[in-house]
Amino acid sequence: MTDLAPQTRSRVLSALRRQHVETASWAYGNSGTRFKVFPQEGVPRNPYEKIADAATVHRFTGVAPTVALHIPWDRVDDYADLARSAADAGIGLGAINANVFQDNDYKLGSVTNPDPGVRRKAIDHLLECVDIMDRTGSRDLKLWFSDGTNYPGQDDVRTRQDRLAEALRETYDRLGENQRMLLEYKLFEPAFYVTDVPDWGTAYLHCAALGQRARVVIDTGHHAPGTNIEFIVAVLLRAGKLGGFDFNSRFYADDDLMVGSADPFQLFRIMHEIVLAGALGEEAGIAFMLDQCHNIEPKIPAVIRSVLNVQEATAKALLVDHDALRAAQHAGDVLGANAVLMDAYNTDVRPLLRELREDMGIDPDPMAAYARSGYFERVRSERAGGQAAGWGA
Ligand code: LRH
Ligand code: MN
Repeated sequence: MTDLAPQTRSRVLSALRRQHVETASWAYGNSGTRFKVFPQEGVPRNPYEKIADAATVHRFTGVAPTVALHIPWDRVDDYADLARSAADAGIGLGAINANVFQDNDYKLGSVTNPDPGVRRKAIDHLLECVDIMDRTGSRDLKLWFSDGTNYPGQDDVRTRQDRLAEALRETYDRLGENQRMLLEYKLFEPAFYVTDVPDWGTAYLHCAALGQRARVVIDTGHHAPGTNIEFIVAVLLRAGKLGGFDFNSRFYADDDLMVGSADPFQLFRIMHEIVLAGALGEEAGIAFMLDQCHNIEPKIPAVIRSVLNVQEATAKALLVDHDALRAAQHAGDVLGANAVLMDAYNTDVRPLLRELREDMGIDPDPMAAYARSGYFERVRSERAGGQAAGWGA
């Protein structure tokens, strides 16, 4: 991209070099829908092999240095040893995801369940996840609750909110000073009438009540169709309550498809709000995580493609001429302002990203480099026996 001003080029390249996308351990395992899980060859059989795959994504992209874990899917005897194996592979362990959505006891809810014994069990799992963070060195405890009801009258909305607040308070107070709680919301599913944390407003209310180290996670697949997600990004950034993203994309509901595959323009608009607010760097504390399921496509290439999609959207957002944009906005120049954004969006940033990768000493075409690497063929034969990892649902 020869027409970029030298200082723009170095500003954009240095920001992209420091980009940090966190991949998801469960994306490397078998996954599917309620209709079918199509098993794939070479799928990891344990958290150590998931970490090896995550390290491979980082090796070929250079910007995916951590992997999020999900408990109990990634339960091991020695989490410090797991962290060491990750470090040996060149990556770190990221957010710890609790799971209070798969136990028979949680049919009527976990932390919001009418039965105090079930609530205690759920809270104990959240506290166990903080113990695990102490050993993995993870900063973030990520909480998503499938809790909700299916029929009007099934349970009392405000009482369930009280139970939720009580559980979050006990867990928040257990956090260490460098640890955070990230609360994820979701409009519906598996509950189909009330979901106890259905939207950013409810998540925000709970996080605001808890304290500084409680922030909201935006899963891009968890909104009603037509929701302007970048508006939520801007408002939570303004309030200092955006903790991170579960990136994926969807055509209909929580489809968990590759981020940027269904709506690359939406991903660009989201990253534009991030860049505009100066929130791309580590110091802003926004966790850019992937939360996807690769039901029919090969998993590691799908994760690599997803990281590249985030890079491309970020590069385009970094090319927005903020001064020209602000001038047009202040002048009420509607089309002019829109054109500034569309110019950046319509810029082919792939040559710049190839240049970035060469500068970083990695192959400019990660997808092709991975395909040539023979990594898949090697793990396919190594992982022939044993039980492939999955959601265990
Ligand atoms: C719920 C969710 C949540 C996870 C799970 C894997 O839909 O987005 O983030 O824990 O997917
Ligand atoms: Mn999610």
